[in-house]
Amino acid sequence: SQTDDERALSDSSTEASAVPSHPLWPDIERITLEQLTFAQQGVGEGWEIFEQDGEMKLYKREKEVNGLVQDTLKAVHVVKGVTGFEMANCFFQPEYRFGWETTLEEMKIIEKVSDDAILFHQIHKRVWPASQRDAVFWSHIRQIPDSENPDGEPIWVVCNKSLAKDHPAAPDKKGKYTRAFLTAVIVCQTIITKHPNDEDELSRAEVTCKISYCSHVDPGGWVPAAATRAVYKREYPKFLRKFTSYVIDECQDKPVRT
Ligand code: 18C
Repeated sequence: SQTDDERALSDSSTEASAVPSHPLWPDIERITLEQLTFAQQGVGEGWEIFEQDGEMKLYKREKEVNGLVQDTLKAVHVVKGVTGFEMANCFFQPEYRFGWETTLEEMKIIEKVSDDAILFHQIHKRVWPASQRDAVFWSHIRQIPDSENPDGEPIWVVCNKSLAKDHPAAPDKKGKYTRAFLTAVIVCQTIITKHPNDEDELSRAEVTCKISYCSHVDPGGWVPAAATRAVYKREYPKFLRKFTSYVIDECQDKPVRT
């Protein structure tokens, strides 16, 4: 059965339904659309593939600032039997997060901006010998028509972005945690292989989800470049495998939701 949040989401139009008066709203709107464009770009010059497993491909673009890793990750995947809405919704809704996010120790909602925008404080697992990281970020989900195929399936996007300033509900506890800064975007689109004249209900065998995920994590503090790269090279593929299999399991006995 749908929760109120999910009902509000699937009923929402392509226009943002959030409270435009929130001070973060202009940033949320602009950065989400920028990140969508970035995720839709191909992987040309500057991108290097570092892992491939069937349809799942992970690329990195290396950058260092004063010896600190500022690499960007881009991943593409194709997952059978789930829809773009189902993928994006599981990535966004807090109740699913501990089911797939293996780097997490604690998660707190610090503010609900609207049905489709939430502020989170997360404490991540410690990687020895570095100090433990925390992060404060907004997360926004929205549906956008596919400009290249307006009659086709819409695009679902979720963007997560660290707050530029401290939030009173999650002050930076320097000494206890090192604050990390992230920008992550997941873009999901359903491909339907059903014949248009077929009046039967859409089945799981007739849907596939195309995913594109980009992430940039500034670990904050000091971490040797090789250690940061070793952690993310292990954690990003782990995340993609775990997240996609979690969504498949979560949805398999439920009606298809587009
Ligand atoms: O996008 C993902 N998840 C979202 C919901 O949680 C959200 C979160 C992003 C991750 C932020 C990471 C902050 C710091 C991480 C600390 C290290 C955790 C590793 C724990 C391992 C047990 O957008 C999916 C995220 C997928 C995983 C991302 C891992 C990124 C690691 C970046 C390197 C950090 C190195 C820090 C310390 C290294 C010490 C040797």
